[in-house]
Amino acid sequence: MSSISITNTAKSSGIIRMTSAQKVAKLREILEELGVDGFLVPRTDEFQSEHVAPSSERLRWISNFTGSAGTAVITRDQALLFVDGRYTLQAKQQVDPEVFEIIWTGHQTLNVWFAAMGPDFSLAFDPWLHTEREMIRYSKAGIDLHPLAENPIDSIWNDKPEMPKAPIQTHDLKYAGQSHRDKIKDLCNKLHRHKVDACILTLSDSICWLLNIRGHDIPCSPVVLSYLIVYQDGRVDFFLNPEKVTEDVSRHLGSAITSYPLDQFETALESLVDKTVWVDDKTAPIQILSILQQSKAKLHCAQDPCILLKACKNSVELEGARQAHIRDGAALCSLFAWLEGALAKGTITEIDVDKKLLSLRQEQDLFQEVSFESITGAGAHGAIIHYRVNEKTNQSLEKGSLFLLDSGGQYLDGTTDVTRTIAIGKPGDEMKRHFTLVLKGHIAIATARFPYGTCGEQLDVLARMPLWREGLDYEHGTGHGVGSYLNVHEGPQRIGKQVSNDATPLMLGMIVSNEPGYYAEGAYGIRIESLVAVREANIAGTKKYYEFETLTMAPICIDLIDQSLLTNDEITWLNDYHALVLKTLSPHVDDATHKWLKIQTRAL
Ligand SMILES: [Mn+2]
Repeated sequence: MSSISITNTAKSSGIIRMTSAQKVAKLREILEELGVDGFLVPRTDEFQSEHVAPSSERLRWISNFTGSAGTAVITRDQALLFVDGRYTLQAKQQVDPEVFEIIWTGHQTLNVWFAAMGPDFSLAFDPWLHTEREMIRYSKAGIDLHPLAENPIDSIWNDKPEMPKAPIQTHDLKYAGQSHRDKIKDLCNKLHRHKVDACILTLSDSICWLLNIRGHDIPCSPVVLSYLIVYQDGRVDFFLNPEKVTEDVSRHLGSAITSYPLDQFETALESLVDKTVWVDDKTAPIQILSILQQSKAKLHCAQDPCILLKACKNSVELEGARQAHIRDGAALCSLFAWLEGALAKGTITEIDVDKKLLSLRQEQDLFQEVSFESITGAGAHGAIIHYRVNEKTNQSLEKGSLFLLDSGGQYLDGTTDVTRTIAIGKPGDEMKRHFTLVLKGHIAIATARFPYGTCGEQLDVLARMPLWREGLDYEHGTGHGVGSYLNVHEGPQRIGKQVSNDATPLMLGMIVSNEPGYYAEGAYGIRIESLVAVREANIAGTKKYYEFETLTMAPICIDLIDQSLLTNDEITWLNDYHALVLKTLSPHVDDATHKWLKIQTRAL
């Protein structure tokens, strides 16, 4: 899981800071000049990033809302902020209620609201910040949509930070497992087979995967904000801030890849006259499709061809993931061993844990940064699924409570994401019952075997059934894909309740999280999360069967288990897993941690 807030790095000297009310008033003046009724402010950037650079924090700038998902609509006389269930509470705390009305999307969706405005309502939007898929949905509400050449917020944002320009780092072949030349060659062959002249890539993680590069444009996600055009003949045009391309990077990219400033991208699109162009209409900005259509290019709309290739890790990436998880597990166990000792001596807060964990990860080889801001949920905070501690909310870990710790690291050889829930002092019977039900779901996924072609959506029920039987559930997905030293959330595979027509089957080498949970509001939260990789199951027969290999190496809190609720098979799985964790981590931890580890991995 991940929830990230980015600190505004704008210089404050000599700039008059406007209130949210003043910003909205200025925006309304522009709406009036443009002769439109409203403007749409999404959270994302022109690369459809989940987490955005400070220069793209337009929603935060106008509303003060820092959540990772949400959309504002500002009209001549109303300002609305639409957020999902994770963020209603946070939005209430952050926005000025005199200016913005908060609308929970579970109660009213944007489309329902648009439909109520009627066909005369004209809505302006920035066509670089929305996909075609999204705009088709809004057009179904029957309103009048107006793409703007310039984002009006940018013209009133007086202290807008610069776009990031951190240098690119090359991603070594010993971590990537396949050269970017081979990847590009495979892609060009694919374009040839589909009779496509060129392919437009707009997702930063796809571009980084294809070119074997990483960046530092956004905290926690080592991507390079850029666009790419790959031509069938092997030429590649790369659009980004050229300052990011050092001499080393230029040598790595080679002569077939030419870098251009980002502002030349439109001209390059316009030059694709009469060409057949592969573009992902689900993820590309609608502006790209409009330009291509105006250039009379023939559109081949299909999923970004890098998404699936990137999701299926090769053997080098999988081995890297295993190694990264050993180092990450060693850091996490050192944290828990330290915590036990520290709690015996005095008070420890959520921030203390966060800082200590970061310092322990920083001691590990190949560690770069965290893969998301840690969720350190003490007591009732554990029930807030996207809880992020700050000085105001910081709470100490109290006896008789649970502590939920969800965190991860970016290592050169892999990305980690792990949640463990531990008992502080003696846990109550209800806590143990809920924890054991979550564990049963976790084990059901960890031990699942399924035929080729099975989607994560079909496995989701395995994780929930022990809870469902007791009338309990959790309001988040069971699993998300994870990158290889890339985004901690990536598709296309997932394990979740929502059934969609274009679900992707689980394929060999995919990494996905296994993270069922249970949340008792106002009391405690439980989540057990490990990353797993899809591998072949050794079953005799003609059909291919798959199973999961658990990559995460960290004990599951034995003190929270009600053994009477587990089957013999479940106990065997847990004992085997703990024996493996002990054996694997022992050479990598100090004596004190080893002592703790031996106790925590004892057989049931
Ligand atoms: Mn996760």
